[in-house]
Amino acid sequence: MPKDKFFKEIANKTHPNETLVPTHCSYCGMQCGMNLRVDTSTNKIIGVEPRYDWPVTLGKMCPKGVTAYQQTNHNDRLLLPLIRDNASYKGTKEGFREASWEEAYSLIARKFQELQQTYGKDSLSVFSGVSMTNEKCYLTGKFARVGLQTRYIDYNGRFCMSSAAAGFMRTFGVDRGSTLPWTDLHETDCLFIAGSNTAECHPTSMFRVWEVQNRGGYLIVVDPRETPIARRADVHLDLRPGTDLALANCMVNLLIQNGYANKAFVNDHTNGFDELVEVVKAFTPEYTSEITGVAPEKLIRAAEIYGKAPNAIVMFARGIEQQMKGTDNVSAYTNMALVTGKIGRPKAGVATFTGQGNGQGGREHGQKADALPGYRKITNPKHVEEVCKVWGITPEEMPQPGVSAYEMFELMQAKTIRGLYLLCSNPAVSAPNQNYVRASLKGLDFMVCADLYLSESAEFADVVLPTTSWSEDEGTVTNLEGRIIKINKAQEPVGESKPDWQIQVELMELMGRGQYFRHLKTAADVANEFRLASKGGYADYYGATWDKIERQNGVFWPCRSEEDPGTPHMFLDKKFYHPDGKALLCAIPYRPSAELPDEKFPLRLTTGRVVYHYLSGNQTRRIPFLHAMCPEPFVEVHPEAAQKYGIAHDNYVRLYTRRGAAIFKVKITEAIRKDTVFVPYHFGHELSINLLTIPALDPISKMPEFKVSAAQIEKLEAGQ
Ligand SMILES: Nc1nc2c(c(=O)[nH]1)N[C@H]1C(S)=C(S)[C@@H](COP(=O)(O)OP(=O)(O)OC[C@H]3O[C@@H](n4cnc5c(=O)[nH]c(N)nc54)[C@H](O)[C@@H]3O)O[C@H]1N2
Ligand SMILES: Nc1nc2c(c(=O)[nH]1)N[C@H]1C(S)=C(S)[C@@H](COP(=O)(O)OP(=O)(O)OC[C@H]3O[C@@H](n4cnc5c(=O)[nH]c(N)nc54)[C@H](O)[C@@H]3O)O[C@H]1N2
Ligand code: SF4
Ligand SMILES: [Mo]
Repeated sequence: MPKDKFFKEIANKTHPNETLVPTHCSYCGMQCGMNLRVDTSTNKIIGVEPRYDWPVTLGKMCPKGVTAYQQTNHNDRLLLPLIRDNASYKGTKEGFREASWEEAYSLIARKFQELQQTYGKDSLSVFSGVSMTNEKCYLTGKFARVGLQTRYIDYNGRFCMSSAAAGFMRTFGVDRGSTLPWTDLHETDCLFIAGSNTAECHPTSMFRVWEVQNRGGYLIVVDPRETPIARRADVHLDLRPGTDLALANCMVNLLIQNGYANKAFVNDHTNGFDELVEVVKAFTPEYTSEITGVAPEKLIRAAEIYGKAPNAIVMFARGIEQQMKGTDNVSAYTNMALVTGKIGRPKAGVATFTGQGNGQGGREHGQKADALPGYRKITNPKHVEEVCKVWGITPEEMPQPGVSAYEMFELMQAKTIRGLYLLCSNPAVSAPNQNYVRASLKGLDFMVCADLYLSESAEFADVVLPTTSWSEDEGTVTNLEGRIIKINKAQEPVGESKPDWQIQVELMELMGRGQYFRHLKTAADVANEFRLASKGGYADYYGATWDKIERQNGVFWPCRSEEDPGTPHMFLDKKFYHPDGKALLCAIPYRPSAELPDEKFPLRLTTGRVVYHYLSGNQTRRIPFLHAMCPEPFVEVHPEAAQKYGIAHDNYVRLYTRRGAAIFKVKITEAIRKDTVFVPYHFGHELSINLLTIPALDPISKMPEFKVSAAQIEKLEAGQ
């Protein structure tokens, strides 16, 4: 039977006593298509099947996706609100008692109101996340600004997509993570991928990557580690962490020097070429090799491959973005596509691997300290007026811009922020410089945490609210292509858990702001208000009705009207979003990372992920298979470095930086540079690598430098 027909036949075939609910994975930005299997006698989720008919992932899923359904009815789910009366237990799991929603709501309302009466409206803050639907992300912004009337809201995307967003904004005047649909990837001639562990972090992209090579195309990978994708690359540029700016400038210099610049495109559609030429000309292969540690021949070969390819796609992820110059790295790599004109047509362009499930949509609709729905600016009076009309408030009532995620922890220590409503994030694992962040949370007068489970961050809360998982509510998310897709409800919420939007609506009733929220009775009500609020912004979702999303297998934004089918390819008309329609070539001199290796701290520490865990690990550490595959963190060390320290595979060592220390198991591997060590960050308490990371922030995006700090290893003696 032909493969296509076979897949069509097995897709959507139900077993007796089962229904299939088509939806998408709860985790990463790939948003693989899946059917949740629901037992019709109990109405409970019992399993999962891939969706062969989902065009982006064609029936593929990774180990996290195939076990994601085990979250819904997991024993650890919170079923009732928890209240802790004795604050001395803060920072531990102890002291909580179960309570009714009524008691929890009235306590929160009373405490929040007391804080605001004593210290002003801005004494409250909201810290959010983007494992939530667009509707929930939108309402969380409104909850903060109209409901709590505070300026302080920011979210975990600050640690994730903020540099890509700021870089694209500066270069293109618009921030959609990919200029083209993923269904183009395998048809290009060259993939240039920097700082992405694609095979572990976006595994279901890989069949398209391999297809490029199978068709005779090329793969270039820039990473200090020989990751699974780097191993099969035609060229692996194994640079020192933190030196991408030099490498990207060298690529652009070589492209220009060797005649690969597209002069007509540069003239007609970009600004800044002359300044760029001036800055990059210093970046010869030899000079760049000194900075990056990459052999000059490899740099020359990579530029030649990219330059010759008829179509090419420049791609990157957190490896280049989570640096205190992440925004500059994004613009510098994007220069490659603009200088050669390999953008604004099918099979050629630029894409970042968006991290979280709704990492794209969640950054566009008002959870950012300075953004309003539709990616409007809170500092732009016209934008404020447009949103105020939908919200029913006056522009004078709109709070000022707030501060970025890490800066909120600083304001907690300064006692400017006294109360926190935390939802959908676990910063007591995932924020940098944990000793400081945990002290900030502990010092709060009052903290609420909404989560599925008792997370490490919930241990600092006075009240914990049980929320629904992705499978117990409906709405839309926007995947890494910029495609708006539908998440469907497969079972009723467990226990008394409630969707985040409903909690916010109900709480506002008690806080005297019900008039702005009480008309929102279903997720669909929130969706309709949200589409209206985005209308006219450049991330315009107005035309993306649930109906159209189902009919078309998703809708790419911008989608401005009911008739508009959406925008799979950006810039086909060669119009960028700056006022003159031109993209900006950014001339950026090289500068070093915040902390360089020295005698006391001779190693470069970089951090990231493994395929089996997701982010802070609060969800995946509870899944038996994933836990079995990766029960604890480890530090990757090159054999030569290990020899120097006298350490062996599976030894435990103390790894430390200027900010903190932790003990990790050693994994000896040749797949890392001799001067670099790597630790995954999915573990909490004393196993969190973020006890060691540096909170140096990118001046534009405010992204912390998770990817580079200076570290040292101490061998532990037996018994230690
Ligand atoms: N399995 C799994 N998949 C995930 C996630 C997860 O937690 N687990 N999280 C999702 C999310 S939210 C995100 S943001 C993405 C992240 O996806 P990725 O960005 O691909 O993942 P990371 O492991 O953070 O880092 C990627 C690579 O950057 C390299 N790197 C480190 N320093 C540098 C540097 O200075 N320059 C360059 N060029 N490379 C460097 C690391 O060696 C690593 O291989 O993954 C998503 N998918
Ligand atoms: N050292 C180091 N640190 C990093 C990174 C790194 O590469 N290195 N990467 C950074 C990146 S890219 C990211 S994205 C961040 C992510 O860091 P976090 O924001 O901490 O990510 P999660 O673990 O997804 O936290 C989400 C929490 O919300 C809960 N949750 C899930 N769905 C819902 C929902 O619908 N509603 C509510 N209320 N709760 C829900 C989950 O149980 C979980 O506790 O970590 C950053 N930290
Ligand atoms: S690749 Fe991402 S979206 Fe797909 S199954 Fe794995 S975690 Fe889920
Ligand atoms: Mo992320």
